[in-house]
Amino acid sequence: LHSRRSPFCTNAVNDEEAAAKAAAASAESGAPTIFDKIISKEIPSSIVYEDEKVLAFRDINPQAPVHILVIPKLRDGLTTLGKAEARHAEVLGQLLYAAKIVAEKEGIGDGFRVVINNGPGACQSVYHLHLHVLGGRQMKWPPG
Ligand code: TR5
Repeated sequence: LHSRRSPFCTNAVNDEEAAAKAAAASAESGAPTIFDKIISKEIPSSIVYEDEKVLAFRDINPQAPVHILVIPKLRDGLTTLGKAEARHAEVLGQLLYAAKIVAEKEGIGDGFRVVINNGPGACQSVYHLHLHVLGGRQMKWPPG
């Protein structure tokens, strides 16, 4: 792996093809991700909301004044939204509801964006489903 950055995915540290392959491999293998260590609190994070099923913490590389990740504590096969099955419907709803609670808590209830990057083609870099909650500035459209 060399260090040329993907022209599209500024979150990818390797070249596009390598990043996509590594991402796909980890998604297929169900390998643990950095988020497991955040959930177990082995790695510290800035937690803004937590309940039995959901954890929300500040993104380490914020793309807006408020940038929070909302994740299920139990990944249960949800490496990507694309892996969702009917049995995941409840936790998917809980994640979206937690995103709203987080936005209100952060004072951005009037203007925030919720993003899910699905797969290498959408620059997903961590294969544990997560919602990005972004706000605190004027969000532009289209997002790119
Ligand atoms: O690219 P996708 O949509 O998969 O989003 C993954 C997000 O995880 C990115 O916005 C990263 O900035 C974020 N990220 C990555 C790490 C990390 C983090 N947020 C908080 N804390 C983190 N730690 C401790 N380590 C990371 N590798």
